Amino acid sequence: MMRMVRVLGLLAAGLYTAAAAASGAVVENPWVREAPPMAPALGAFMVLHNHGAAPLVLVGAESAAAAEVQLHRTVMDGGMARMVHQPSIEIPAHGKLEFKPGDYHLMLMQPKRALKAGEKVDITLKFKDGSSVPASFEVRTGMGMPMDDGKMMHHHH
Ligand SMILES: [Cu+2]
Repeated sequence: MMRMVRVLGLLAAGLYTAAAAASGAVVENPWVREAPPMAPALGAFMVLHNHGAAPLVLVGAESAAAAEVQLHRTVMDGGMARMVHQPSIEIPAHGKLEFKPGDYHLMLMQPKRALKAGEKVDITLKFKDGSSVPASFEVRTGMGMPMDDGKMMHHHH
């Protein structure tokens, strides 16, 4: 009888953790930049909101469309843009972080097929607490985008 109670308690705790984190993470405007068919990697972007009362820590991502999904940040290094792998990216409580060209982004490594503008790519975000959140990313050319996306292109002059 005691054992039964303990197992139920663990189950309840696990469910609570997953539900709490999933309700805190909200993905806005997810998109992947279209690249030539042989491109070794594709950038993926979004605004990640944390509606939770605790920091949200992104530790990785997965997609069936790529061999691996890495967390990157582009930094300026002596006038050259360089991508730096990030082991984790934290979004503060009740905060948000914009993943955009020239800054934080997801990188789809070794895409398994060419992705054309208009297609959708499913990427699952993985968080430090063990929860995960799936999102559908739209493939876009990154050119001729609406005004609110236009500012993202400044990094590529
Ligand atoms: Cu990158």
